[in-house]
Order: sequence, then structure tokens, then C-alpha cells
Amino acid sequence: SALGVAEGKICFPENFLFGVATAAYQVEGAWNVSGKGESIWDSYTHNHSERIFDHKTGDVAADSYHLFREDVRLMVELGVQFYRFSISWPRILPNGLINNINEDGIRYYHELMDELIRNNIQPMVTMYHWDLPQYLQELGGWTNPIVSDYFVDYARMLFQNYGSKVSAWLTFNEPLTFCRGGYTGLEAPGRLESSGIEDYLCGHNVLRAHGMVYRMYQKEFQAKLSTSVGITLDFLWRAPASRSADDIIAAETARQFSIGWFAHPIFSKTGDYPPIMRKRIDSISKIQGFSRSRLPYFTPDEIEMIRGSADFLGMNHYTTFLVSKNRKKISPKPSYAADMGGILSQKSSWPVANSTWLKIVPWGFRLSLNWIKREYDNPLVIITENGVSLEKGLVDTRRIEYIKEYLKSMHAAITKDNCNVYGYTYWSLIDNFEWTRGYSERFGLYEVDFDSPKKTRTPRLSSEYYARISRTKCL
Ligand code: PNW
Repeated sequence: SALGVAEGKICFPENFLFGVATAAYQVEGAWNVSGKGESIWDSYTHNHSERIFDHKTGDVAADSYHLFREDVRLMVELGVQFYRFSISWPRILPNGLINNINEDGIRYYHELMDELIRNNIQPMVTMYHWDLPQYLQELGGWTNPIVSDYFVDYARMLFQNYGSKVSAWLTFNEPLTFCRGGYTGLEAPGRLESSGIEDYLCGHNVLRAHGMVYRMYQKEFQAKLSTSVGITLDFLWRAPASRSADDIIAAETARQFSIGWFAHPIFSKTGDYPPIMRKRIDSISKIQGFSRSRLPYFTPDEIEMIRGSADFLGMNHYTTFLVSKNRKKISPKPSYAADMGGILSQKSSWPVANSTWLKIVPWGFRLSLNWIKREYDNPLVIITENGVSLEKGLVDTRRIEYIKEYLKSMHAAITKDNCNVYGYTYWSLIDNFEWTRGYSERFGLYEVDFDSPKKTRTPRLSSEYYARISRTKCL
């Protein structure tokens, strides 16, 4: 068959899409060039270099702002069908507001998209991959509801300028990660010890912003543009640590607190936060002496606005965690971890990558896809990130193994379980600035020499392997 295993080969449908991804702050550099404003990652890396593993910044990164034609050439070499990249909000609107437009920023993304389209590579654009304009952070960032309105202004100008060139839009990349990370202090804006309050405000305003953009798009653009709008959520599989009922329940609760937090309001039939999240946070807030829940409530109109506000679900998947029930007494101090009530761990026998959190567990991929299928009535899914970090070096046979095993797991989900997956994106095209882990973790199909003035890109073995897959659609 065209699908299953033909002549001993594992093949994907002919119209299945393969792509690669990057994000603006991680590759572009040119942090203060030609009118770009400051983002929270600029100010965070400049003011808190002690919080970055190698004390480095994304000031120059892989210099893709200047070298994007070279990046596109690599993608031609790979034969990929699309490129997922993000637009830097402050490169286009220096302080995030619509009254001050940076023409050079507009021009840059036009040139990148034109170069892609000339080479038959479809642009897939993330509107927000964590680099909030610093000015908006000073207003409170995502904890301030007005930022959702400013995000709608920004999104409208993206549709106006690039609408005819972009095949698919993602409003946000991984709200779970940036709302959690930003408010435990590990990632920008680096608000220490704010978990249990500010992370929920962030999530709330991000969900509102996403829904508002989708409705604005439907009203003002859908008739004119042949594009689609979705959101990228990270779903690292949560498996019970034991066969005990407690751990099975704890794992399901952890899923609802991770993917469910953002997927339930958008993709479920009923909308709104997952009932278990609502129940746990409401009751723990009460025990802690709060007079209202730390998880904000949507109005009935907001629930309706957000419900069904996506044409597809973008899913990032890298690894798996085990969950056991947290038996500690509730402390007075608010925290997402306590609200969730599970303790996450990983098996020491699982093969490691070069990131502390990334263990190689291919079977979790199939289970994640099946969970989404069951929970949200088999929505259209595109894998917007999957990949592995390894040491520097061009002979990356372990990366080839990782890609092969994860693709096999995804293939089973598609062919055996009927999960509705239409594309896969490898993270990343090139080595890049890995947030708090600096340049120490390398995910690229191409190695970048960050010490060379030209940021030389060199193909790894895995690039040839991936090129064969993207061309033949077979492993
Ligand atoms: C992704 N975790 O985030 C991001 O979208 C990318 O920008 C990043 O470069 C990539 O992972 C590789 O690190 C993560 O739960 C999401 O540990 C979740 C986790 C880690 C990274």
C-alpha cells in the first residue's frame, strides 16, 4: 500500500509534509540592527548572564538575519516542503505597539518569504516564539490583559503584510513552557517564585489573545486568504510511574495540567479549562486562604470565542516523563507543581541526549498522539517540533537513530491508530541559541561554527538522512 510497509520500507502518504524549524531569537541575531526594539530575551540575557549556562546571548546567534539566503540553500539541499520560522515582534513593532512600524523589519521577512517561495518551500510562521517587546513587559507582559489586545494589532498587521505568502500560521509557540518558565525565573522575563499566580495569568491572557486573533482572522481575512491558523503546544508524554491507581490518576492529571491547560479551551467540545484543573486549583486556593481561585475564570463569551479557534493543532514532542502522586501536604505557598499534584521523573535507563530533560523514549510519541485523538475527537495535527540535542560533531549517528525511531512511532500512530497527522518538522535546521542553555546544546541538522565570523554551516550526517526522507517520504 502507499501507506504501510511497502517492500520492507516504512512510507508516509505522498502528500505528507516534511519541514524544519527555527525561531527568531535563536537564530537571527541582529538584535539592535535597523530599528529593531528590545525583547525580553535581549534584556534577560544582557542583565542576567549568570542565568545562562555559558553566559552568552542571542545578539548575533547564527546571524540568520544576514545569512537567510544560505539557510534557504540548506533547505533546498534537504528538499523540505516547508520552513517553520518565527517573526520577532519587536523587529516589526519596536515597542510592540502599532503606532510605530519598523519598515526594515517588514522588508526582512518579505525577503525571507520570497526566497522560500522562489525555491518551492512553504513559509509556516510562528507569530510569537517567546520574544515579547520589552516595553510590553514593563506594562506587566502577559499578566496584563491589554497585551492580548496589542497582540491582535500585531497579528492583523502580519496578515495584512504577509497573508498571501504564508501557508500556515501559529499564533503561539508553547505557552506552557513560556508561561511556566517565565514565572519560575528560569526563562525571560525571569520572574522568580511567581508560580501559581502569574503563570496562570499569563496562560489566561495568551488563550484570550489566541482566540481574539482567530476571530479577527475569520472576520477580516479568511475570505481573501487561503491560509490556516493554529497554535503550537508542547506535549511531552506523561506516563504513570507505577501501575497503582494513584499514579495512573496523577499521570492523567499531569496531562490535563500540561497539554490540557491550553488544548482543552481550544479543542474540546465543551471549551474552558480542564475540569480537573479548575477543581484542584479552586480547592487548593481556598485551603491556602485565598478569597478567589488563583486560576482566573473566563466569561461565557470568552469560552465560546476560544472554543474551536484553530484550524489545526501544532504539537511539539521530544521526550517522556513518569508521574507519581505527590503525597506531601499542601504548603501555603502557591505553585503550579503543587496544584498539579504529581512528581515528574525520568528513568535512568532511558538513553540520554545532551539536554538534561531530553531522554530518548520513542514510544511516548505514539501514546501522545493517541491521547490527543481520543481527547479532542481526532483533530488535524502537525508536528511542529521534534528533535534531539547531541555533542558538537558531524557524525551524528545517534540523531539519525532518534529521527528513525520517533518517525516509526509516529508512523504507527498514523497508519495503525488513524491519528490525523499531516506533517512533521525537525527541530532544528541549524544549531542555535538554546535559551538558558546557551550554545551548549546542539539540535541542528547542520552544525554552526559560532566562533567563525561567517557562522559557517556544515552538514551533519543526519542532514543527508533527513533529505532522503523528505524526498522519498520513506524511512
Ligand atoms: C522547545 N521541557 O521547548 C522550544 O520550542 C524550542 O525553542 C527549543 O529550542 C526546543 O524545545 C529545544 O530545547 C521546550 O519540558 C519545551 O523540558 C519543553 C521542554 C524543553 C524545551
